[in-house]
Amino acid sequence: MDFNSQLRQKAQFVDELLRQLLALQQIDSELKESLKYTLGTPGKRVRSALALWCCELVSGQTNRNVEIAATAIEMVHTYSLVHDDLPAIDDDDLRRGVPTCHKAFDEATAILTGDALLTLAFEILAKEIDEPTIAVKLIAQLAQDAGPSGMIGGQMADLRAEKGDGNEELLKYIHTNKTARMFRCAAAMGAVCGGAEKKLLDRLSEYGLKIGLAFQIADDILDVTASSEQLGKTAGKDARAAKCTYPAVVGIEKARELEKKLADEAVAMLEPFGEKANTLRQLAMALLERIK
Ligand code: GRG
Repeated sequence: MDFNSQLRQKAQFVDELLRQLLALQQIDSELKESLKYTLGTPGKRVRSALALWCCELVSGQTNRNVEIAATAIEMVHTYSLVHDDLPAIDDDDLRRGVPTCHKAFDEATAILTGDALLTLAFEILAKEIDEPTIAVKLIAQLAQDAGPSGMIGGQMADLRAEKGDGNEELLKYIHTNKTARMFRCAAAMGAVCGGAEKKLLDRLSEYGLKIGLAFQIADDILDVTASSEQLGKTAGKDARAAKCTYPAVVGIEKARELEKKLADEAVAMLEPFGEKANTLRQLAMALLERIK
């Protein structure tokens, strides 16, 4: 199967897991509607696919624990998008080709939807992972990468940087924390669920961090080069908001070079896995060619 079909297959699998998990929740019906809406919109599911692939790589198969981990990551990622789109942050009307949560519902519902997604992710990890030591590792990993010393910290620096002059060091800090940490998290959670020994876990974590940074550079480039229709979200916003991005600070050509260098470095991390890691190699290279 070619790489795009493999990713599509994993995305469909994750869509179904999310649907099933949500159906089991006994919660307020309006909240359930908004959760269904935000989780059901067509995301690429790259982070959850990464978790599933890393588990397969180290143990030869997926298992129930990594299915839960993959859905938890997708929930935290989706919460970050819902809150990022709010008027107080990025103020966006379009996400995944449809109206953002606060446009489809209202602002208060969107805030609570994000809160619900974030807490539900930790609830399912605490309740559904069969082995307590694995559950604690996954919870700690997700909290650390999504929390104040990870994604939230990166987002805070990103907001501040809009008003100041960007430089490469600041840019790397923002993009690593805002975006790449969630990729590292996905890879690490998948490896933990597959029972990876420390050396291989570290390799996959580093791989995740590098493709995550490449993914954000690609995102910055697409914001300049692609249309809103193509992206399913408003294009050209970074420049209008004078954001600290790679094209703005180093220019598009250097941004593309950096992206390629990171993808190559990510692939080098996979050396101990041999041919079994070919899907992850293809993922690193596919990020360079992505069009949305
Ligand atoms: C918690 C408010 C808050 C923010 C955290 C992650 C983040 C910071 C904000 C979301 C907006 C954004 C541009 C993040 C950078 C990461 C990124 C490129 C997200 C989009 O990821 P995709 O392309 O989205 O995987 P889909 O829709 O495919 O899931």
